[in-house]
Amino acid sequence: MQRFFLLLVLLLPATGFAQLEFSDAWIKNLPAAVPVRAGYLTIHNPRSRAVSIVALHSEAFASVEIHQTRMQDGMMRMDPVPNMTIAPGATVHLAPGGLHLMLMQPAQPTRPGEVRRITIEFDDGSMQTLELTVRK
Ligand SMILES: [Cu+2]
Repeated sequence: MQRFFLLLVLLLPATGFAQLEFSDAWIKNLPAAVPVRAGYLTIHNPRSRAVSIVALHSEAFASVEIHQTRMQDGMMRMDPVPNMTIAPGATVHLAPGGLHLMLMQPAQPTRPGEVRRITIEFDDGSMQTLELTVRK
């Protein structure tokens, strides 16, 4: 049993333990001429301490940011969220009209059914890969 556990530890990626649980991760498809995409997902923090997202990287996009949509004077505006903290046990929804991933300048046109990968960097220096599926 102890040996099995040791093997598991050795097999874990060098970047550290996966910290957050991602579900329902998707990208809204848009025509190739549109230079941005929005990504949505549900994030759950099962750990006993808060986790902050400090950076997002992807080979599939020139840059990735977390944005918050808000209405101001009847206009839709988006504010960057440079550090998003997820409290212990909390669940955060990135959904149309609210928080979202802003995916800038896709390296390839997107098509429904395709997958794009994003690397998420946390305040403790660890990283986690997120996979999003392109939907209509
Ligand atoms: Cu945005």
